[in-house]
Amino acid sequence: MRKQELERVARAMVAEGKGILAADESAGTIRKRFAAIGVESTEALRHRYREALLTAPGMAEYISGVILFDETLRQSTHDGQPFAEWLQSHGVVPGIKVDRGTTTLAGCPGSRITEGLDGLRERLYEYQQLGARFAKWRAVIDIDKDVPTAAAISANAHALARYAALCQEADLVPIVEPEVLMDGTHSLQRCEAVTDATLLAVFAELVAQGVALEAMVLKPNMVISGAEAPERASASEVAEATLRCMRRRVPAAVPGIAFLSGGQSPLEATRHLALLNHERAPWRLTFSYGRALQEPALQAWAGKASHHEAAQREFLWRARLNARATAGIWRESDEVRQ
Ligand code: 5MM
Repeated sequence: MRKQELERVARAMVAEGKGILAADESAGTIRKRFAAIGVESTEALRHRYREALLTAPGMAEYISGVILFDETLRQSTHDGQPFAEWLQSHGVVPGIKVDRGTTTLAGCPGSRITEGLDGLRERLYEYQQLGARFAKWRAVIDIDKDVPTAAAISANAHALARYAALCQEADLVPIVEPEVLMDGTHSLQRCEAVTDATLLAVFAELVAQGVALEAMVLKPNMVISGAEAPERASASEVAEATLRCMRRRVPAAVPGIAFLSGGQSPLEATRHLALLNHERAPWRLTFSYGRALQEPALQAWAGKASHHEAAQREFLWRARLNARATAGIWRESDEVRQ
């Protein structure tokens, strides 16, 4: 695939008024999500739930791409069409999570490093053949006393860039996801300082390793107070600090920034995205939410085949609200159901 085609896919992933669904929960994470609604995580139930999301009627109006887990990329709709093919035929770009989770980082107590670089070139080639057009790798940056160290940031940035370079070599657009976690009591200012240092290191590595910035999508956290902070910053402070941080550290060559929700409630994540889109920015600002898009759908589904349409309705409702937020036309009153 030529670089131009990669750039076209990257732009399609951040198309105006649309965002990305993160449905790439690994085995452990989906088990946790299902346990929260009292459902056992079996392959049949995971397939049924994910099929409800991916085939929700009209979802392509709001969703530009879907990040799948390995298992889902190998599955098909109930009438036998591979999910990747089904998505493509509906104008939605299929993507794949390719990292293999995190482990403790030697020499940096309290910090983690993402694994999965060994053998990645071969896996990416296979994912391309299976129909994926983009990939995703999540680096996790914890905040605590004396954490993260410069070494932890540097190791994660280096791995992200190695992954991104391999993706472009394999004709896949990399979603580069450095997530500064919301867990903890830290202030918005501390989150901003860590996010700033992380993005600075990530873009230095991406450039050093020859990654084409025009053919990638950034998936960062918003700059936000820790979930257990005694005083949490307001929505307008979150939007202001997030934009300031992105403007300082994200080159304008990047076509779009698709934020993760990171534990924000569905409403908070939509409200913040809407405020971010009140100002002009050099890149498209959109969403790549997992929990904030799926929580209401999961609750409505509750593992019951008879709740299939209810789950789809809930998913489409949140997708539409986030699509309005990314287009800058969401209003608080949109949240009220008629
Ligand atoms: C941070 O998690 C990503 C975005 O989801 P949220 O909007 O809920 O924060 C998400 O894509 C995540 O990377 C996947 O769910 C995979 O997570 P695990 O922990 O299974 O690797």
